[in-house]
Parts: sequence; structure tokens; C-alpha cells
Amino acid sequence: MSIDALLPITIYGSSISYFTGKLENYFRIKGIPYQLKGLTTPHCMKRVKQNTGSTQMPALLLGDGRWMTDSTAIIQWFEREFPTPAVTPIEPIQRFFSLLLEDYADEWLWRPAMHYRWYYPEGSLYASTHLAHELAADLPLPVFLKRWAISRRQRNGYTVGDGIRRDQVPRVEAIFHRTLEQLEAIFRQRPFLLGAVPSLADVAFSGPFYRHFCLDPVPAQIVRQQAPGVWEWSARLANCTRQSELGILLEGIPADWGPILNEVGQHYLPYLCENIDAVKKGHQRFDAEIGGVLYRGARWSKYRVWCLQRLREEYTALPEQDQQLARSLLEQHSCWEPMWRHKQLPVDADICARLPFFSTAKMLDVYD
Ligand SMILES: N[C@@H](CCC(=O)N[C@@H](CS)C(=O)NCC(=O)O)C(=O)O
Repeated sequence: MSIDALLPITIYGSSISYFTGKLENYFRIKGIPYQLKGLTTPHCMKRVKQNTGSTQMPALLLGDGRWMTDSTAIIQWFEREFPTPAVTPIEPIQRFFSLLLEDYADEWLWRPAMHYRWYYPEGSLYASTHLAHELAADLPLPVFLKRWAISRRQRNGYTVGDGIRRDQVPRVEAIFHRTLEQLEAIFRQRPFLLGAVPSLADVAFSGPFYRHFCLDPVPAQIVRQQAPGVWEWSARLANCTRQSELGILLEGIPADWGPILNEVGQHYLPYLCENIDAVKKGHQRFDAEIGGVLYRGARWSKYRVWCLQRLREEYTALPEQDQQLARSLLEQHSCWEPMWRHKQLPVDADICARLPFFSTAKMLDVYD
């Protein structure tokens, strides 16, 4: 199929949204033209919900009339339909670990990113003013009221309402500081996570960085001061256009990914296990201590149960010798045990069976 058959491609989202930014970075690297439209009116949101299953952004409208949802599933679909230039590494081990990092960046770094945006008054003033004008312009209310309602909704949904209490703030922020150190060490060596050209791992980290950490006033100042290499990488990625050839990637998994993989094994995957327990027990809220951080009243996420299932399937699909290699790396970074701790996963087929064209799940099951 030629990409021309799918044009024009419209991304419905927001110009400051995490996952909208991630998908935009992907399309730019891939060389696929798109237009961004704001999810601005109740009518538009209704249309997105009817066609994709939820009002989450980004929602994609293809030129042939099909709608798509979920950045991860959308990227995988485009990679299958349009294999060149490949953004997802072709080498199986690199592909698997890139998908693992993508999941980590999507579902775990989301928390500190939302924290920095909505906890600090300057972050919430900036983002709520932007969203009041971009997404709620038609609402006949004064801007100050829209700002107040947006900030309250986001805090209730994604920060305090997702388990980040005031006394734990420094520990949640430490996740961001460690990430900066880990990435800065990589970008001192090379321009992108896997070498000289961008790949899926860069797209993955563009979620938290492009439209949150490098944009929101408080973290952006920290990135500029403490990790200029990360600041430069984010701009470099945004300035990328179609890669003619993937080529020039490093071989295997670079040793400097190790500290990030340790975070995956010691923080993200244990959190996924706690989330699975909560879903199994039917507890919409749960407390969990992860890597020394106490999350009180975190929300369950059925979507994230499926995330783990998808990673397991990717592992199982690896050729035998790659499985062995992947397993020893996963063990080395404490990822193996939590990845397989639960024999059965309580996956909801409604969430995944029709992806990337339809899914009833939101990341956290709120507001739908
Ligand atoms: N797994 C989804 C997550 C999309 C998502 O959660 N997007 C956020 C905005 S960045 C959203 O739409 N949240 C919905 C809400 O807050 O109601 C993806 O990869 O696209």
C-alpha cells in the first residue's frame, strides 16, 4: 500500500499532550505527513469516542475514513504496513528492549510528568491557560473558571488522585532526576538512544520529554541546567525528518541502557504487579510502596494489565536464542521475576482485541 492512499492523516489531540507529541515525533521521523487538529468541541469529542471507543488523545483519522487510537498500537501498525524506513529496530533483541522502554516511558514516566505540570502553580497556570484556549475555547465560561476546573480535574485524575501525596513529592521527583542522569550519560556518547539515527526508543522518551519535561516551566528549567544534552536531544529529535535508511544503529543493547532497565525492574514492573493484584481483587484504588515511594490511593489501570501481556507476547515471539539472551539481560536488571510473577493476567479483551482501531480503555479508568 502507498501512504498516499491514507492521506490526509489528521491527528486529533492537543499541542501540549504527551501522547500526541509522541505520535508527532514518530510521524516526522517516519516521513509521514499529518495535520494536527485540537479536540476542541463536544461534537468532536463525541465523534472520537464513537469511532475509537474513548475520548483519549491522540485519535487518528485516516484519509480513507478509518479511525485509530493508542500511540503504541498505531506505531506498530504503521511499522507493519510501511516497513521502510524502519523506526522500530529490526534486530529482535533491540526491538524487544525498545518496546520495553516504550512501555516504561509511556506508563511510568507519565507520573512525574503529570506531577510537574499540575503540582507547581506555574506549571498548572501555563498548561491550564493553554488548554482553556486550545480545547475549551467554545465553552461559555470565564477563562479563570476553565483554568480552575482543568487543574482540579488533572490533579484529581493524575497526581494526588493517582497516589502522589505531598510527603512523597521529593521521591517522585527523584525519578525524573535519575532519568535525566541516565539519559545525559547516553547523549554524551551519541546523538540518539541507539546510535546515530533516531529509533523507537527515542520516540518513546519523546512522550515525557517533548511536551512535558522540556516544555513545562519547572522541569524545563531543570533540564536546561542539569542535562543540556537531553535538552539538545529533544530539539534534535523534533528537527528530524524522514530517515532514508535506518542503518547505523549500535549492536545489541548498549550497557548505558542498564540504569534505565534497573528502574524498569525495580520500579515499573513491581508497580505493574501491584496494579494486577488490584485489578484481580476489583480494587479501583490501592496503596503500594515502590522503590521507597509510598503511593496512597493509586488508581487501578486495566489498560496496564494488557501492557504487560503485550510485553510477554513480544518476549515469547523472540527466536529461541534471542529469548535466552533477553532473559539473561532481564534477570540482570531485576525485570524477569516481576514480568512473570503472575501466571494469569486479568486482561480485558474489550481493551485490546480491536486495537489500533478501537479500544474502550483509557490509561486510567477515569473520566469516561
Ligand atoms: N495509551 C494511550 C494513552 C493516551 C492518553 O492517555 N492520552 C491522554 C492525553 S496525553 C488523554 O487523552 N487523557 C484523557 C483524559 O485525561 O481524559 C496512547 O498511547 O495513546
